[in-house]
Amino acid sequence: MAYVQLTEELVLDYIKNLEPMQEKFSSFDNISIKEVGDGNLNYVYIVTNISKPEETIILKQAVPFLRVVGESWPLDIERMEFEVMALRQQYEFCPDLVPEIYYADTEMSLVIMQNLDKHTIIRGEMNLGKKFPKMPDHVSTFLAEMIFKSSDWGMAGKTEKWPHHDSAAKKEMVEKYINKDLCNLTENFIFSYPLYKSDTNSYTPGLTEEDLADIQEDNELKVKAAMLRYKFMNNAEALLHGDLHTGSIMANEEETYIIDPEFAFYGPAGFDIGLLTGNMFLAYIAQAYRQVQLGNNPLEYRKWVLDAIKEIWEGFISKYDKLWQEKEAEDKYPMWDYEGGSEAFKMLREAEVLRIFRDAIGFAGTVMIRRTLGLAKVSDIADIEDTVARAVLDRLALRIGKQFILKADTFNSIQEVIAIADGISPLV
Ligand code: ADP
Ligand code: SR1
Ligand code: MG
Repeated sequence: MAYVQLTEELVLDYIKNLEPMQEKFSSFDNISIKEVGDGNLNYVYIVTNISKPEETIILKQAVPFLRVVGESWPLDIERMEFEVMALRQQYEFCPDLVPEIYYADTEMSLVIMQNLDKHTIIRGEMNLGKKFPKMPDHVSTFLAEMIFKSSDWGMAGKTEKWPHHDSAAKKEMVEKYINKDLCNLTENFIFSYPLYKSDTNSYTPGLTEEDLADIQEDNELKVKAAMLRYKFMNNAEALLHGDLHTGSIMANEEETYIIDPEFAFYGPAGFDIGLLTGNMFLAYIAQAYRQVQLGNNPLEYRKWVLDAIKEIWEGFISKYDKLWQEKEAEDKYPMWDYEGGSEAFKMLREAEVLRIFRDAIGFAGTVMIRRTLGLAKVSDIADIEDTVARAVLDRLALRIGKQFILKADTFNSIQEVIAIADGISPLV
């Protein structure tokens, strides 16, 4: 069916003619349809049989423009193909951590998937001080599985022609995931506009010209940020989610799902974990104010956020390392087949994880600056009504983000990164 932009009124006619929906719904006589998209790009409809609420699906459709700006900003609707491709790949590697796809329509640029109606987007809940005890473990599994298994380390295989190391399959993946339009969004909205006086920027009135100049006119920072952008553009290391933040995670006490991978592409292995880490630090900063408003001592919840950041990192490092050792045990690559070879293999793994970690902290810094000065805010700080308090928190986010970028290449542990945040926005 040629592309038509659906509305709440049109969704029912569309789905009731689809064969796979005959299995999901026993009847179409009493259906409710509600558009719930709170993202920046697409329309998301919840479709439920009111008579049997367990019969429910999510329909997500791309529109040919950037929703947060409006029709004046065109955007390829082909982005839905990337979301569908990535969801399928993620489902293969981590079936318990992503929603199941029921149907996809390329021409209509839509996907129909599992409704995660027992889970909520964690950002809003974290704003209210809710903890997600299993989220760090689940998210670190997702990151390690996706990043290792899609990388050259994880994908290099044995073929007749190249019996020890054939990397063709990974190169084919890189080709499949050339996601030009959405990479352009990231390159501009994360890595560029916030770093100069772009018309697209918007920020809390209480931020001063000095605050802006401290970011936009600091030579060392500008050079490092430009180099991070270049890494993003050129280092096709692993299949990334591409937009991993606390608004792309739906969870409850027991389960965690990662949604919305339309920005998927092959990029630097530290990018996803960096985006998430930066967003978690924004929550840490915001909670100094939010917890007081909620009548709590901020220390406990802020400590949980820092512990979660640490647990995600430590989980990622140990799971990534384990996957690599398992692959090596299977492949028995002759490269390490000498006395002392296993020590060299260990040194390689440690060097590689350190490289990913340092890149990630640089990316975390860029995203903190982006969410403070650029378009497409996140609610943690931006939804605080008191503009004086907001400007104070924004300034802390800028200062911490800046230090992350400047010092990224010197960090050896997540504890050192946390110490920077604690030095600027003390854990009290
Ligand atoms: P966008 O691509 O525009 O950012 P998202 O994929 O983030 O859109 O979806 C927007 C909102 O729709 C989410 O914040 C969430 O509330 C809801 N949503 C998306 N996918 C699901 C799902 N599988 N189950 C339940 N709710 C969902
Ligand atoms: C204006 S760019 C829109 C943003 O929304 C998405 O969720 C990504 O974060 C993107 O950068
Ligand atoms: Mg999205």
